[in-house]
Amino acid sequence: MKTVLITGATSGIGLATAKKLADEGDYKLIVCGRREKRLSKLVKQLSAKVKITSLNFDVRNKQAVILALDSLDDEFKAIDILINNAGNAHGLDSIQDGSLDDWDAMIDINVKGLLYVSQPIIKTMIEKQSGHIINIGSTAGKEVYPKGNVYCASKHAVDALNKAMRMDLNDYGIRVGAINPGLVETEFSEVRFKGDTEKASNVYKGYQALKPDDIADIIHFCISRPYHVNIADLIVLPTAQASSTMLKMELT
Ligand code: NDP
Ligand code: 8X3
Repeated sequence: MKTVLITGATSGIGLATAKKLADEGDYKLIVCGRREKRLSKLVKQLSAKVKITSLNFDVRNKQAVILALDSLDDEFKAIDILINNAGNAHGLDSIQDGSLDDWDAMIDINVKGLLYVSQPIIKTMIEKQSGHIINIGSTAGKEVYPKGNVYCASKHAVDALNKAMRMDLNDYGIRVGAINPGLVETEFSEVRFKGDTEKASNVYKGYQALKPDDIADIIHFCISRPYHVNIADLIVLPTAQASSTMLKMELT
């Protein structure tokens, strides 16, 4: 039975992935996030199906990341699969108008946070000479769109780190791959627009966006391939979306 650590498991893609893997039943789960109540609820909800524990930390806080990982019970310590999912966009502004706090948040969470979580886990994977890392990138990591500036830069960094990890860990039998979704209906836009739910819901109106379950299914597919198969880099779009800026709206 493999042990999977999922960052950002309190909502959206991470939450759907925790539920999917619990339904599959072949995994022990470590679910992570800042919202403690949601984590407790999730552990309660899934514990009838799987061995599950939670870690409550902010990926920006190096010390908290290390303390949280160190606190894991022996039965959860040997992490086989890391799903680097925690992240968000903060704001949608031209470069001249962007908030420095938003820029810090995106770089600190999406890039530095991913690194802080990955390194200690990679060290244990190297000891075991096995492991699998799934980095959740984005189409924003493959192309830039107007006002996407720093979010796109942070996801381009994830794209670079995905390739870099694969190279550096090649000698140790560790698989590394990225899944890069287009528009997925989650709390993502609520966070981007700072709680403006109307603005957020408009992002997903007039076409069929991806659902978190769609990505969770693909994550499960990637991690359940035979050992010699590594899905290295995947772009997943809603059928209505051709690129970050091309979306076919349905006539109403
Ligand atoms: P959600 O906002 O629904 O989920 C984001 C998750 O990240 C939450 O569980 C949140 O948990 C966690 N998180 C955010 N900041 C921190 C932090 N500082 N420390 C720890 N955890 C944090 O969005 P999605 O599910 O859509 O996003 C998941 C990933 O998918 C992100 O990396 C995002 O960039 C990527 N993505 C999303 C797309 C979309 O259209 N939705 C498309 C392409 C990629 P908590 O707040 O409890 O800490
Ligand atoms: C999320 C997709 O297009 O809002 O990464 O950047 S997008």
